[in-house]
Parts: sequence; C-alpha cells; structure tokens
Amino acid sequence: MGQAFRKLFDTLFGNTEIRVVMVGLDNAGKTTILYKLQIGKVVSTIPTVGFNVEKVGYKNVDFTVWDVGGQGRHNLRPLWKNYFTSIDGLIYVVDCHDRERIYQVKQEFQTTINEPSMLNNIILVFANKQDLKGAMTITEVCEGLGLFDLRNRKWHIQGTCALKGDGLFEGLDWLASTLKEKKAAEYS
Ligand SMILES: Nc1nc2c(ncn2[C@@H]2O[C@H](COP(=O)(O)OP(=O)(O)OP(=O)(O)O)[C@@H](O)[C@H]2O)c(=O)[nH]1
Ligand SMILES: [Mg+2]
Repeated sequence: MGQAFRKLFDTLFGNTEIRVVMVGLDNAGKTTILYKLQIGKVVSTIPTVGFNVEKVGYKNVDFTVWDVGGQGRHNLRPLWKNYFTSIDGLIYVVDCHDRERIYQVKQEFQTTINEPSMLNNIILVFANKQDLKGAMTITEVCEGLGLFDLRNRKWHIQGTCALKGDGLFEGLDWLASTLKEKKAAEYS
C-alpha cells in the first residue's frame, strides 16, 4: 500500500509543497487511515493538554491529523489559525456507522469548512466504515453533511474502509489531481 501512495504522490505532486489536513469526530478512523497510507513515519505531538496532533510526511507532502469536536474535548479551534496558514486540501472523515451523531458531524463539518483558513481549499470526504452493516450510504452522507448545498467549493466524496484500505487511493487520487489543476490555474 505504502509503495502505491508514494508513487501517486511522486507522479501527481512533483515538487510542489502540499499541506493536507485530516479531521473528523473521534472514532471516525483518522488514525487508522494515517497508518494505512504508510507514506512515512507517523509522529504524534501534544501541543496542548489532552489533545493530540498526528503528522506524517513524505517528501513535499505534509499530512496532519487534527481532532475536531468530540465529547469532552477542548475547543481547539482558536489554535487552528496558528497551525494552518496555508492548507491545500481538507480531508473530512465520517464514521458512516454512527448515524446518531450525523447531525453533530454536519455542524462540525460546516464550521470547519467555513473557517477563514479553510475557505480556499478543496474538500475530500471519506465516508468511512462502509464495510459495516447498516452504514450510511454515500447519498445519505451527502445529505447529512449538506454537501449538495455547497456553493463555490470543490468537493468529492469517497466511500472507504480504512481497515482494509479500500477507497483511500481513489480519494487521494482525486485530491492530488484536483490540487494540481488548482495550482496550475493559480499560476497561469
Ligand atoms: N469496521 C471498520 N472499523 C474501522 C474502520 N476504520 C476505523 N475503524 C475502527 O474504528 C475505531 C476508531 O478508529 P481510529 O482510527 O482510532 O479513529 P480516530 O478518528 O483516529 O479517533 P480519535 O483518535 O479518537 O479521534 C478503531 O477501532 C478502528 O479499528 C473501517 O473502515 N471499518
Ligand atoms: Mg486518532
């Protein structure tokens, strides 16, 4: 798996600096995805009490996992602006088996994408845990998050099973090629 991702990053990103941030509620599958990608060593840091940032880098590609919301967690949003000055891509991970929290996910998602530092980036949603019986379908997640109502934002949703790695490559392929187009348009 790692080899495939490294190849993808080489082909699509070249030497462009890319900063990708992955967020989602607790238990969504973020850490699982990070390890599955195997694009580098995962480094955990604790910038503030009780809260974890995980990072993995491969050459010019910088992946950061950042927790949002979740019960009993601190409100970390004020810290975001210190961390994320230029984010190229946002990956939002949804636990599709957790129907009960979909409204909370929507609120977190909408707040996240409307952060000033997030307004210019592209959005990839990983509809995770598709392997579980009763998981929300892609359409249900689109409706649940309000994706169909987004205006002036580039977004894509990909069903995934992080445990097996299914869908991760396809999602990142979209992310990589869309970022490439975006960068090309900005420079032209
Ligand atoms: N069935 C299934 N389980 C999954 C999948 N992805 C992750 N899990 C499981 O869901 C649980 C949470 O996964 P994590 O990767 O720790 O989730 P996280 O988003 O990092 O959670 P926090 O660190 O608490 O914010 C673990 O038990 C995983 O094994 C999946 O695609 N299918
Ligand atoms: Mg985690």
